[in-house]
Amino acid sequence: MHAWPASEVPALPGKGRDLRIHDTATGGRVTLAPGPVARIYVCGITPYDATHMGHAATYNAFDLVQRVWLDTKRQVHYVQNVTDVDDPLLERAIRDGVDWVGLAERETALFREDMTALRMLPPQHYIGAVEAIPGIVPLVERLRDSGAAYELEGDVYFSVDADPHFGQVSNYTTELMRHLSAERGGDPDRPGKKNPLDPMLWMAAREGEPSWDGASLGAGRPGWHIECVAIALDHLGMGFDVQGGGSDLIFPHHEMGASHAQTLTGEFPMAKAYVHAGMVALDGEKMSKSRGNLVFVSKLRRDGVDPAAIRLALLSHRYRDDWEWTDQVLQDAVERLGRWRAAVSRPDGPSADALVEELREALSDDLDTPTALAAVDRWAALQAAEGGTDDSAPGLASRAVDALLGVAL
Ligand code: 5CA
Ligand code: ZN
Repeated sequence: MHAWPASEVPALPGKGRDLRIHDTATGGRVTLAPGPVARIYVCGITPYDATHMGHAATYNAFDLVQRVWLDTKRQVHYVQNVTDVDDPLLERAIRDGVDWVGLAERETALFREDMTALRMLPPQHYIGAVEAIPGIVPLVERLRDSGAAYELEGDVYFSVDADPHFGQVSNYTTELMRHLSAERGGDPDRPGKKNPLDPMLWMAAREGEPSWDGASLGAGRPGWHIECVAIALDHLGMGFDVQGGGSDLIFPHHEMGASHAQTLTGEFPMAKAYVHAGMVALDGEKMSKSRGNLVFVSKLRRDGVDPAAIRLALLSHRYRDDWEWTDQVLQDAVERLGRWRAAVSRPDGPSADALVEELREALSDDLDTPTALAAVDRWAALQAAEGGTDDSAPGLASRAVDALLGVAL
């Protein structure tokens, strides 16, 4: 699949700091020191509805990770998937009486537009589940042939007991895992499974559902976790720097994905850090396509809201926190954007050298965007109150906000 156009990231004087980030697996902060090319996999959308503020907040967090790395003069190798065949997508297509392929294409196209408008950096490899199937089948065969997977009435399940490290991404109790498995696409109560938590790797063709040639697996379609593993291993290999997604992907998705990859390769860990963004809520409940309590990026754009203000609204919350979307959050962002634009539109101002360092320090500190925004606020307030004589300052402030926060002033 093609991704979306990249917005330019201005180079800043000097060099940024290495990123310290919270790693779910170890439960603490790790300092990431990637090689010259940092490697990141971020789980993409299941394209059955438009991008909402929750999605946008999660992609914003991983965009910042990349901006911090770019500022350390590294390159970034970024891979993202599109879950363009899965139960929720097929169910929505049936509910609405539309073709599932067309639905996925339409919503993916809209997602690209939203990401472009929000100045999110595009992945170098943007891969759909369907196009990954030829790579998924041999992985499932290998797992089965090595005894790490088994057949049940034509379906193939991964045996979580095959991975000695299973459980070390989420560190959840078995009880919680079982509960979340039932809630998030698993089938812990299906009779005949070796372990109730075992996830499906390959689902045998069902009447009325799309299916693909699975070689020795028979016709069918891939499970959700192996999709991301196949794409990540193909394009990044093991031991990549960051596996990213929202906190609702910690279990089962990232736990299972890590176990699949570790069992396939015999290497540990799959990723150096498992990084998870908090959940955005609306009216007290997690914003979700299944609940339907959604604020769409595309709707705000159609209503004339500046995408830079949407991005600033996302940035006003720390990525790991759960937070609530309200009209006030957006209103505050619109006003802040106005103050910042006024500050950089003057021919000179107070020096922005310290501001650049403050932004670097805040972002490298587990993406502390509220502190970063407060630093720009202070510079803009000083500009408004006293001005200054540094004629390179407005340009530097503007480039720093663009490069590090993805906001075009
Ligand atoms: N296709 C899979 C990942 S392989 C998937 O989870 N798709 S999704 O469309 O449901 O979600 C896309 C991303 O948005 C995931 O990282 C998910 O954790 C995140 N996300 C979904 N809802 C919210 C929310 N309310 N707040 C923050 N992030 C969210
Ligand atoms: Zn995924």
